[in-house]
Amino acid sequence: DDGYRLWLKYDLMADNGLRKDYQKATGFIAGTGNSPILKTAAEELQQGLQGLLGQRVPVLAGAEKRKGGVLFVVDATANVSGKPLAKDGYRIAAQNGNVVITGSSESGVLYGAFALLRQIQTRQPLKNIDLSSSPRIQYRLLNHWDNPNGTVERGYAGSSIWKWYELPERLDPRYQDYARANASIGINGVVINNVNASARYLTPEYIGKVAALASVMRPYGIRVYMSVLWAAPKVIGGLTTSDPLDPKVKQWWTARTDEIYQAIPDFGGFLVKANSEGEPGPQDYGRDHADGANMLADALGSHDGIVMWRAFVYKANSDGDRFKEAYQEFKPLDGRFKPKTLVQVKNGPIDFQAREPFHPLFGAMPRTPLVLEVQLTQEYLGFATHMVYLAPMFKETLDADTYAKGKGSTVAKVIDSSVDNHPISGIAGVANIGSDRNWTGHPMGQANWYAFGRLAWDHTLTSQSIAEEWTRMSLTTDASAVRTIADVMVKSHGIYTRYTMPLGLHHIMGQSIHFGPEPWLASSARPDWTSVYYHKADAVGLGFDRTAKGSNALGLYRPEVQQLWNDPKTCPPDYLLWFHHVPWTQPLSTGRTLWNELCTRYYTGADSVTWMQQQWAAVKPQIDPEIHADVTGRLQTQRKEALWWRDACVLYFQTFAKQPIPAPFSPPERTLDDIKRLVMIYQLR
Ligand code: BDP
Repeated sequence: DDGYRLWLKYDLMADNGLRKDYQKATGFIAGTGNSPILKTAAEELQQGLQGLLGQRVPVLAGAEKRKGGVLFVVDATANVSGKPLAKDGYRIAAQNGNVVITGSSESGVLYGAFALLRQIQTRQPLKNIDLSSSPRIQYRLLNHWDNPNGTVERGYAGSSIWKWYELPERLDPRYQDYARANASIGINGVVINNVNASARYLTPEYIGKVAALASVMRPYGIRVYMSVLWAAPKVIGGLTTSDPLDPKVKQWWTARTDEIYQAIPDFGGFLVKANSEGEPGPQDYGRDHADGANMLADALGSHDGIVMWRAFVYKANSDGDRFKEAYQEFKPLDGRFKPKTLVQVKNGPIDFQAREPFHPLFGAMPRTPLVLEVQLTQEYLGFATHMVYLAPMFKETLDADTYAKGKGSTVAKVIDSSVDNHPISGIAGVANIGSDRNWTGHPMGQANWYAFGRLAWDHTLTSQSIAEEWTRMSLTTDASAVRTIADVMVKSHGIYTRYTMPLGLHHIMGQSIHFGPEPWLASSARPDWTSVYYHKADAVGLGFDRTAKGSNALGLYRPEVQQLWNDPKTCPPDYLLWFHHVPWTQPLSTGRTLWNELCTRYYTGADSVTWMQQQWAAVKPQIDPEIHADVTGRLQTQRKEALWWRDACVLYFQTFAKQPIPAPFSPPERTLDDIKRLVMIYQLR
């Protein structure tokens, strides 16, 4: 198994009795009419049933009086016990001898068809089935950081899947497989290019290419979006300015937008990274983010599209804590954004670190719909060699309570708009997908793509249930192996943070490539690109004081949240060094001093990788040999690199703590210089 089929593996079910039961319930498919999306639903169901049950299921125009089949019904007014299905929701119910999939839209039926397949793949009974599900968030997008030359920024799974030089004439069959995978988990939008955007996509040539991609996505209910370069009017438009208030600039964007909609009538809209990390933006002309976003919203006019404006900004002249800068720039703009614009905020205040407190903007901009941006590609989480299942990390953010409107105002409820009642809501995952045969490099990386889609659809699902579901669909249906694998998955993020950045350490990774440890990094183009800026190790202790005595970034949160994190004695250890400079000798809630706890986490974290290896070895008989060997090899690398992190960090921090490695752990055999040399090798050009 080369992993290409992802979780949509439709291998013949071994259990004859079970197979017969499913066959009896799915003898035909009816109700598709002429709609392309319903046709897709029928074809996908047909293909899945053919594989799983070994029977060719006919697609009929109508069921007439037949029983024992699957009926599609589109009904915008459909409800379940009096509660209407939300847009794109579905219900699957056994009715009059058939399985009826009712969608509140055509896409709803498509999602229902994939849900029915999921039931069968995970061996759930169809007798008396009655389940319904509706998406809690409206715009569920993947963000590709793909460049026109085929590279992927922070991509670790090969090159881009988009073949720009072949488009629009040749459509790689992979595009359709990509669309089907996304639709199967409810993803309904794809930003095709890097936020550090090229102006190329706004030219007629590239609009034509993007239109060709859109034609593959459309029957799967997926819309395409573009990241745009703010300076495009200058770069390709022949204008001398990109000032959002300049009428010529407005005209230019309006004309481009109309041109795009001419070619792609269901185009989704724009994603913008502006005045961030050197990208151009409205501030270049003395305007602000709202001026920029609103101008694009105007350019969209009556077209059904949106603008997602990113809040990932930190000014060149920081006041000493990058943590606060996005908040300082965006909070005052709340209320200024026009309808159709959303502000896209990363899960945490710095930058996709192994663990971050939730971004203080969540709950602080009640008049602006916020998109939550998470990263599936493991830029700071071990690339494609470390097994890190990200659902627990996403859940940690989603379930965090902002207290914006009292207890229970979780980040999830802020972004699904239930806290502030916005008409639109969105979530974005930076894709981990590339041209590797198995899409994600690490076979287990597929689970992160899967989990993102499932949580975007329903953030109340648990990490555990998603892990089990994915494992059963992708790796094995053996109950004990599923338990073992899901257990490793659910613990993997905690393990990763222990051997890399425990206790709330952050941003101590290798410079610019972001690979491996480099806590000693003290000079860079910007102070906030170094490690010492963040960990602040000295003779006294470790960590960034963000209380009122320090940068007071903590003051950006509601009092209830401040209370949680304000006292180093009660602050959860996982967030401790995010907010406090703690003496090395300070006893923590765990009973150990900071130094001893730090060492304990580095050592037990690295040793837990050995445990992961053992667990994985134990399920070998239940896993396809090719996939098993692949993961086995990557786990070896992970163990090697975990030791590297451990040794680098304990040896480096020891130069400040001046204490021995506590028993029962043995000091590293190599020296700090040995490891510095390793890091340097990875940074050679
Ligand atoms: C950082 C990445 C950089 C991205 C940036 C962003 O290192 O490549 O361009 O995020 O999100 O984490 O804009």
